[in-house]
Amino acid sequence: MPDHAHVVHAPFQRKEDRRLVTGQGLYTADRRFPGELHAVFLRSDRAHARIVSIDLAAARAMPGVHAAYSASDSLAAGMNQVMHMLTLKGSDGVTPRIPPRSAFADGRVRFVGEPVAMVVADTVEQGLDALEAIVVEYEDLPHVIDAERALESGAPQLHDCAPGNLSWISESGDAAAVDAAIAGAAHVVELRVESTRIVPNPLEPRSAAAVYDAAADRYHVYSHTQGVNIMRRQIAIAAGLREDQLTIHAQDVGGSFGNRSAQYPEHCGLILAARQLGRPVRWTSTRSEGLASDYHGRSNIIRGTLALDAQGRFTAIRLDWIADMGAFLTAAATSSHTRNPVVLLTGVYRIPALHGRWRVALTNTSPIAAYRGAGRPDVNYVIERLVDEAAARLGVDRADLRRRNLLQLPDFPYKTPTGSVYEATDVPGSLEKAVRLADWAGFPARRDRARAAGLLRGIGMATFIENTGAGAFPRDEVQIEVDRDGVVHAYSVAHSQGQGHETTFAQVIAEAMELDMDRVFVHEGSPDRPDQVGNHTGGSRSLVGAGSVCKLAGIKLVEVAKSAAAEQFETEPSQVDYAAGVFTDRASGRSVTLTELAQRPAGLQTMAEATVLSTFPTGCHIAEVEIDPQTGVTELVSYVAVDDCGHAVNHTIVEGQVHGGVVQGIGQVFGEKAIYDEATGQLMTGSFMDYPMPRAGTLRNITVEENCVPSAINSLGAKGVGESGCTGSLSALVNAMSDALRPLGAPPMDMPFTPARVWEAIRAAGAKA
Ligand code: MCN
Repeated sequence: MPDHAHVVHAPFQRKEDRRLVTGQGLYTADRRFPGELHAVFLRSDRAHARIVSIDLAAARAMPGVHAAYSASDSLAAGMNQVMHMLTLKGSDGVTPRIPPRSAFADGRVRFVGEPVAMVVADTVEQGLDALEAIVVEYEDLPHVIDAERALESGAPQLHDCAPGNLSWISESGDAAAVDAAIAGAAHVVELRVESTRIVPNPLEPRSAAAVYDAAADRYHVYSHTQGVNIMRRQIAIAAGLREDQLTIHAQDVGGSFGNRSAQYPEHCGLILAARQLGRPVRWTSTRSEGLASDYHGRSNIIRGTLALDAQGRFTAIRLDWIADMGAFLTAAATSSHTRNPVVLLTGVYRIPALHGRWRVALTNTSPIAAYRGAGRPDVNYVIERLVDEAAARLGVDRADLRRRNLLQLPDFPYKTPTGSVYEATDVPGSLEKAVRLADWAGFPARRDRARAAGLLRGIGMATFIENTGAGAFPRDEVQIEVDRDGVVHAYSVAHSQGQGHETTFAQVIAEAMELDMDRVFVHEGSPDRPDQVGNHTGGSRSLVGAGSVCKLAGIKLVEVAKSAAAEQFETEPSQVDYAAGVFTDRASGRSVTLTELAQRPAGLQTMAEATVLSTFPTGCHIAEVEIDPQTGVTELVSYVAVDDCGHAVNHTIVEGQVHGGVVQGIGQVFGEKAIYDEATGQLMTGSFMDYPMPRAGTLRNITVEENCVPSAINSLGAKGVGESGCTGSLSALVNAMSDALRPLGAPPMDMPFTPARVWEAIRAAGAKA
């Protein structure tokens, strides 16, 4: 078991907050470049059409316009492919069918919001005027926005390379064993659930700039990112460049939720213009532009079957999963929406037989990228809904049914039937803690009181397990040095978008080096360290990966300094003691400080690295809701989250992470949904007037507690926590809503639980009764 006894628990203020809340942050759109020009994009106003012609001549002649581009320009520049990370072979050896993509729609538009052309002008306003002068002749084609329909025969076809709109298909598990278990089961429950299509909507709108250095034939791309390495690789592939021609600059990132790890066609457009015009070119999205063209998240339709024996033990699970990827594939979504659910197919339960089929569909909608949880909340959603349906069918308490089936601490490490190995965790312990904190036993009395007041009250539970990201690069490196003032600087590739790495990573290093935290600074994605190897922030892996390497780097730096001190004392490093920045020669009692050693001509620096694989955070979340049947309005009365994130480096930040994730779950469950009109393919939720983000008033107390079993796979004993709030909350909240509505005899209802939909469901149930 790693030694993590020394890591600090104090509730620090975050180091970065002073800068961020006093307007000192440097976001992409804050940058200014001498001689800069502004790009604006003409986007498709229809779901599916052939482009008969594009005439840019009038736009090019408008005042202030320097250039206008369309697909013929981007294709001529060699921009015609996208990076894709799924390399696995699917069923019958099928490899993913990856539609080609250029910066601008090539011959056909395939979703509302797709970039068709770009104008570059002195001002944004001149650019917008010129967009109006572009003449595009379209020939409309039939469209399909629903992933189930897209896979049916006769559906409109999006890409020649993907017949039947099927991009990939795979199967896992043992279909025959599942069939046999279902045939012999005492109870079988089935559900069709939909993890709805949502728009991530970070506070900072999408923004980018490109600067071309003709003398060096190099490009500087300024863009928010979750990690410069993965962004550089994606842009290089899409823009037809070598990676070493690109430097990615990013400092502060105003939220991402998975969305800013992906490369976008707009990056390529800006690169093209910067090269041809020899001037910096920049662009910032409007919110409505973002709603239509930022990559969306989730959009999974899942049919699930759970079989139980007469004692209520789970005997088999079967999932039939359709992952809607929109009109094009992004680099990571296919793998995260298919591979994560395979890893987590049994949830936290002992289920001997399982089978899943995954079909990846293409539709006339905005592409899907990883969104906080990326497949994990979705697989948990179907499993936990099935468990609650089973409990209702059997007439047993939902906590009891889980107790009968949960993996117990001695079962770990546990090898799942699909071959994943879960590390030790104590979900039964988390369940008991959550049940206590939420006063599960006292719920019937609260429900009865609510009923007497004419309200519908429900409580819902979810237990869950997640896998943190293994990483796209082979290892995480942290470079570390002491400057001449004795301040420690550490450099990593992982890139915070709000997760507080500047605080927690500094905390880890300060603890390892026995220094005050004010003496440690963490720098992420430094543009002058292009060769540093490391993974981006994603899959809740940053603390487990880069963060645990920070600890190794701190320890190693002390060793390097100890050797330097020993040289000065003319002794062996083993004869030198270290405490709180001071090295002492045991024999002579002489001492030298870290700051003094840093004055040496050679300075003090080193680098640590490690290959860190997945950890398996778990948890149990309980939500309680109250519905006013007269209006359909739901109040979230309480929310309890008990998480095993291994050793928690900073409980305040862990709490913040869980809060944020739960609020995203609240958003998805109670309102957020990107809706395309079936008849026209138009995006109906094109502004915040139609797309309801969760607001402060929605929230009550969220209680966050830990039930930690340290991870054995990294030096901190930490497991990830960045996505747990999302993963637990979808199921806990919907199970609470189902519990409130079940007594009415209403059929199972799916997200979103907007007042209008809830009101209608209550009316329909009443009419039926
Ligand atoms: N932490 C800790 N102790 C632990 C685990 C984590 O103190 N046992 C701290 C970490 O040091 C870090 C934070 O909690 O400061 C989150 O750590 P981790 O779980 O490693 O997750 P990442 O840093 O890799 O963040 C990624 C995760 C993902 S995948 C999405 S999406 C997401 C999220 O985190 N997007 C976010 N949280 C977000 N928070 C904000 N504010 N904005 C986003 O866009």
